Amino acid sequence: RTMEQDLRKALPGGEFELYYQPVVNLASNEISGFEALIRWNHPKQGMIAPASFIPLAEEIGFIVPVGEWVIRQACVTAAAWPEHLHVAVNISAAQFRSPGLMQVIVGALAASGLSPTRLEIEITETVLLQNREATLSVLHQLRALGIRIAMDDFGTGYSSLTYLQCFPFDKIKIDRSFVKDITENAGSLNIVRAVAALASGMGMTATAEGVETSEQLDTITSEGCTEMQGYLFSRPLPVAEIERLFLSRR
Ligand code: G
Ligand code: G
Ligand code: MN
Ligand code: NA
Repeated sequence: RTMEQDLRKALPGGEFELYYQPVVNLASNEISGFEALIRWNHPKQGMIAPASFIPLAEEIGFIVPVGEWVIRQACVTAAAWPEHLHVAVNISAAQFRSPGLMQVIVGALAASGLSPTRLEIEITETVLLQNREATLSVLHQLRALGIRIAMDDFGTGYSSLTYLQCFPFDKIKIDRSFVKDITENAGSLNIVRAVAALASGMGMTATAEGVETSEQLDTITSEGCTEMQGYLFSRPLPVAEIERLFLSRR
């Protein structure tokens, strides 16, 4: 059978699972929240990473119900966490343009009781390429509810500085490709430095993604990033592991 047929059965079959990766505030050294990352437990092929099925899900329009499930699930899970912790959800371009998005988000917040101020939406530059007016309208509606908006994978797509001025972001997530060789490559170092300064100057926070070594951590800290995410602190983990390792009360 085809991957498409399998994918259509995955949602009713309960085969999707959200993993969560901690986001750490560099000033306080405390976890500020978690990014939700989808996984597909395929009955025959085992765990499938999102890069292998999200593009297909987008193509066949299946990303809308899957994304709806992600938003609902992330809100319910985070509502049980201490109140200072946020949850970040990735929204792909096709999902962002679907007409029901606002209703899905508002409904998920209401059903879970999660405060909108604890929800963060991550979008990539691809979302901003089309339909500027409609995109801006949705972003403003989200922000009016108190939801935060993060620009994900910054620097990899069709980055334009104009986007940072035109769209109301709260956070820039610096793509891990820049963090990867920050200690060896002056170009990457300069980009991280410039993006952190730009974020700060525009009243946004800057998260360095993909931090794997303590040298990278030292560098992104001294260059003015506000948060970090990466294997150095923790890989994305199933919710039970997250709660056991990071949220258990003593
Ligand atoms: O670990 P990682 O393999 O989890 O994620 C790979 C890519 O898949 C990332 O670009 C991430 O943004 C995307 N991704 C992960 N979870 C989701 C999701 O729930 N929805 C969407 N649209 N993309 C996701
Ligand atoms: O949404 P986004 O494209 O930012 O997805 C984050 C991706 O980065 C996920 O695939 C996640 O598993 C991955 N990731 C998170 N931390 C690290 C890291 O330290 N190193 C590497 N190589 N990948 C990471
Ligand atoms: Mn992301
Ligand atoms: Na990213």
